[in-house]
Amino acid sequence: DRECTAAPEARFDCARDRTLTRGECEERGCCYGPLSGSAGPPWCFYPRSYPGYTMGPLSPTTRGQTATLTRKKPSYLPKDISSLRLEVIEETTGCLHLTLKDASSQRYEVHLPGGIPESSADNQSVFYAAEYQSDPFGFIVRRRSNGRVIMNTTVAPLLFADQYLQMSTSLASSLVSGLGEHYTSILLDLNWTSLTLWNRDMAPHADANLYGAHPFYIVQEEDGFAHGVFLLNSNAIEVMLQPTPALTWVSTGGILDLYVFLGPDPQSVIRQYLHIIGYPMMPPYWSLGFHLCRWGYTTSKTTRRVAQSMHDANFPLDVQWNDLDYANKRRVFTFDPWRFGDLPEIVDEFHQRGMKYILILDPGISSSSLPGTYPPFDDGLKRDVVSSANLGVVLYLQVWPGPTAFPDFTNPETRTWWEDCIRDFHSKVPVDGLWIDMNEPASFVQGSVEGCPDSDLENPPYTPRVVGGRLNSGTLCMSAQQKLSSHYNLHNLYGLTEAYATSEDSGRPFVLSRSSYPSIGRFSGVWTGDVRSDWEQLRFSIPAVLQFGLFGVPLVGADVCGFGGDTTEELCIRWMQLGAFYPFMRNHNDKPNAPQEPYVFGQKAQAAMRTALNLRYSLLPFLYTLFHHTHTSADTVARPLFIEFPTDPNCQSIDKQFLWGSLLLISPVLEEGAVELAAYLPRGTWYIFTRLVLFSFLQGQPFYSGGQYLLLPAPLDIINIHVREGHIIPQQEPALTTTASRRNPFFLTVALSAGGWARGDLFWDDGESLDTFETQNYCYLIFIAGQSQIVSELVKLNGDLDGLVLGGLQVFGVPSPPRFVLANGEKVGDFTYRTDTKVSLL
Ligand code: MIG
Repeated sequence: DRECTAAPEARFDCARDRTLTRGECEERGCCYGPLSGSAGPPWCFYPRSYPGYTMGPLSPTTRGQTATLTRKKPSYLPKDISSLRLEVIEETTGCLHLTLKDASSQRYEVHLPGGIPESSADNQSVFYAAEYQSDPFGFIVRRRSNGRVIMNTTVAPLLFADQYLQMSTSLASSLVSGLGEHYTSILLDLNWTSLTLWNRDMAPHADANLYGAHPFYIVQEEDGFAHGVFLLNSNAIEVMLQPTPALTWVSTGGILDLYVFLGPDPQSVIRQYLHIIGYPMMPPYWSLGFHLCRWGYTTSKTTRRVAQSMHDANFPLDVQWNDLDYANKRRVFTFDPWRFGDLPEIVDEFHQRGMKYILILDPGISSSSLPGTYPPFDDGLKRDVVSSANLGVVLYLQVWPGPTAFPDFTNPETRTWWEDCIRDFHSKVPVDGLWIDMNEPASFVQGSVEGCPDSDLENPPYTPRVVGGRLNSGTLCMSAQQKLSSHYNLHNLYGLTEAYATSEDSGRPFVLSRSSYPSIGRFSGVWTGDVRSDWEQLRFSIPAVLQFGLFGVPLVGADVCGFGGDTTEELCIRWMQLGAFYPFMRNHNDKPNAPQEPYVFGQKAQAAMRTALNLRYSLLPFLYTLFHHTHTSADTVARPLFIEFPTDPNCQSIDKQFLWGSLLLISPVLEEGAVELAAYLPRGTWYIFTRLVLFSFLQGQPFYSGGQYLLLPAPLDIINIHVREGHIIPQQEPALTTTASRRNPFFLTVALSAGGWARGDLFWDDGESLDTFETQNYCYLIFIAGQSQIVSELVKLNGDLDGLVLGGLQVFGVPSPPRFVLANGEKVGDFTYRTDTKVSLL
């Protein structure tokens, strides 16, 4: 009949919770339409109108509107919430906020550490307009300027039961990104796929829920506009994507708390999102240097030798790491007295060489040491933050040290205890940062050593598609009670709450977390977990890194050369080249594998890796300035091309290349054996940044692109980098540490536009004090080139300026040889000009 005529791609699944026969499907009042050959569309789907909630009258509130929704006919789910309160809040000009809650009782809601800022919009100028359908209830959000439908939830019924919340919406285009953490391209596949957000210790592979949960997506609209949607919900979420295009959220609890960001351009969408979840922290300068780690540096002697070998082979190395090897019986906050007895001394030695040192810190606290021998646990017991008996608090698990108690970081008392543990350990071993692993949280047993009680939380009516098939696979029992709520509700927040507690140290903290949730970028960086040493994983590390940028976690990288399995020399060279452009660059390796420190390879390979590292180090002043902008204005650091060139359709799906800020285009080799690659250059002039002498590609040589693919030579010793016209990059001579490189003179690379203009800037501070921007302890310079002049303007001059010396500059795109050059009004003798590339050097 007419009710059941939806085209297959527009069917919304009426049997998500379980498979239904025709009879059962029709019993639900749904349409049954078997299809042959197509795996995608559901057979049992909702009719055009399906009974749902009815909306009462809308009444105005101070910042928006409110209404009550009621459901007369029960849905097919257990424990319907039959009366809901809709609250519509005009947060800002570009951000509309809609919440749906139980009208009569309090349900669990997410509280982000640090909260969400209150703001209010001038409703005359808002970018959105909302309309409502009252029976069955649904809403439509439009972009006011052109009437485009951004969300339309009338396409399928709203379901809101105690453990099952479902809302569908049409999508304005098929260009959807986000909904991490998954092993995907930058654009998601809408061909009847689903993505589960449930934090899990799982080596990245397709179709699996991974370490982080980010219920946020961004949609590129057809004309360069973009919008985003954030569902602030921390329960297990499954998102279904279908080609209509449309999307369905299913959550196993909490409330529906939706933020819609209207952009109108992609970068504004990210900014509006980060306004809600918080802007990223400012990382210490040294953390942008090269990091070296592996599981299996089994003694302090080995660790010392590794750093020494790096130094001897002239490789920059800022931070040496140790994995679990250092700990005494694998217990955190201890160190092995035999193998790492001189750990405090070794850290001092590193410090004397201008290096830093980082250790892994797992959340599990060993609970099987003799009383009186392991203070972290004894103290925890005394302070009631861990418990010895299994008092219904099923936080006992099996991890590295054996039986383990898991701290509940939602408890303020636990945070104080954790900080004390860190402070105490730090007074013995002055580490510079902490690496928080296993914080999904991960366990080797399911639920707990004693299993889990039989309850609705352990056996929800619907379990999203998770690895292992059960929510407690590889983690705590869902019924484990934490201070704020059950683990069922809080699971996805574990890493965030731990990162928050861990970053509460003095000084500018450095924390690297595996598990993540929105707002973690305020406290921590993230790495992408246990990637394999192979070419496919190298390639997918780019969308992974770019997506974390969209999620407000700019300090991110994959394990360079791969974590699992043996790397090859060629792969490791290519990975070091790409890794040199991850915002966070760490080479890290698993225990059983062949070594992959740069110095273990042949001389040619080493030379290529050295070139890549020196290139990165020469660009650190620029990278640091980008981090300043992300910290203060929510710009992205490693940026997908579509963010920078939203109106260029060719950029919509590019994720084999990316940008640093708006001006450095990175085009790495991602395939074995390749010595050339097709790279896209958006419209405009791009200057070659990496010299390829053999191919007579010279630094500064311009290419005038009409927006096109180019075949670039890419011999093994080089990564292709281009600079965009109109920009000035602050650089410094590289050195073996940032402590040393920060003392080198600066130089500027000036890439002139056709009209002879360019601009750039530099943020500079001591690199490690807390809140230098907030307390005004920094320098900020703007560089402007135009009319044959380059001027630097000191916008802010505070803090220590020693060493801020401009040692030289190179100008790309000088049309004809200069007759003379003046510096501060005085003639300069030693400048050069190349007629072939039109580069001036001085
Ligand atoms: O169960 O600490 O992702 O980086 O080397 C493995 C040992 C635990 C997983 C991390 C990896 C780390 C490893 N850890």
